[in-house]
Amino acid sequence: MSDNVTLRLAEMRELSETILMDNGFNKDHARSITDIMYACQQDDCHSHGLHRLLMCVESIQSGRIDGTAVPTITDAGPSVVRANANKGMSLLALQAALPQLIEKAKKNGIAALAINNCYHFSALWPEVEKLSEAGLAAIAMVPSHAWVAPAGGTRGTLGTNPLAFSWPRRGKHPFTFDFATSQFARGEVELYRRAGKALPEGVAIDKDGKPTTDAEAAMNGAMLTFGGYKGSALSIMIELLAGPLIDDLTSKESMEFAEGKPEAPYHGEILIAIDPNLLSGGKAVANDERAERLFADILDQGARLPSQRRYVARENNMKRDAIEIPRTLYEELLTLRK
Ligand code: NDP
Ligand code: PYC
Repeated sequence: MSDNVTLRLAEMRELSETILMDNGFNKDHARSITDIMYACQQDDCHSHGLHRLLMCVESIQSGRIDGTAVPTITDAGPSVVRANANKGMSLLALQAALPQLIEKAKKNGIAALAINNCYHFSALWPEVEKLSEAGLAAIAMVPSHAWVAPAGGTRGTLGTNPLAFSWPRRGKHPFTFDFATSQFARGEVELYRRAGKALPEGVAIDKDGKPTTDAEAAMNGAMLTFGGYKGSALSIMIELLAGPLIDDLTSKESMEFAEGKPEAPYHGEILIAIDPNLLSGGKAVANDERAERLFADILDQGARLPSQRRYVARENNMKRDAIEIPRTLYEELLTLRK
């Protein structure tokens, strides 16, 4: 028997929506959560694909997340939209606020969206990619839980704090990157733990502050930032911009809020959308060509662009109308259906 199970794309969607609704999310939340996992699975981004259904179900079972929360969207200034997720998952709030963010960025050149009071589990690239599909450059940031030690430190203070960026390209998929500011995303460490695989050196320390390659010990100790003090500084910036700046929790505060319950982190998110035409004084077309020359110079050297792997995976998975997930995960997911 194969170690993997193959699912048709529609089957994957149905499995995810059924599990979410069986466990207390309403249809709107189940759809918006599934959209993002579907996108991740389709692009072979496994750490934030169907695997994350486990975290969503654990979160709602802990009894504090509202699976029926209706987000409140506020026009908070010429260039500011605020979305209160009202203790629901972030994704429905994002979906509801996105049209206003796009409109404000196109009108004023730049606009920001603050999402507050949300549980958050997802990859950020689908969010910035959507803004670039609307012709905007975009940045998104979130804290998580205090699993990551600052450079030179010995215990978790920072989150895995992803940073996502996207740039619109005419007639092409956007240029996008999205990565944790820790060496590994927590989801990736979890996949190593589940597979019983050793982590590479330099990813984590154990609870006594000693280097470890044991994924379980890493989860009980602390993860390390990428690029030493540089990743650490970026991570602190994300704590500030997606925390105090928008009146929401830092990763440490989010972890305290969880009181040890196995929930998705609870905090805020910031998205910044920029209109290339207004910012360049109406010269977006000429400047697009310059951006394309930059990409071409990178590709000419045999290097690849971030997001290139994803777009190839997307095309392949869409063509064969199927994705694969580990059999162990599939069997675990089936137990979540009621
Ligand atoms: P990776 O280390 O896998 O890096 C991802 C980014 O780097 C992608 O844009 C990827 O492009 C690009 N990339 C990878 N290899 C290369 C290469 N050789 N050349 C050029 N570009 C490359 O990501 P992480 O494991 O750090 O993060 C995974 C996901 O976890 C992210 O989507 C992030 O949002 C999510 N996350 C979410 C958190 C949350 O709190 N919600 C917390 C932390 C992480 P490509 O995709 O094409 O390979
Ligand atoms: O992979 O670090 C992570 C993560 C945290 C919250 C959601 N994903």
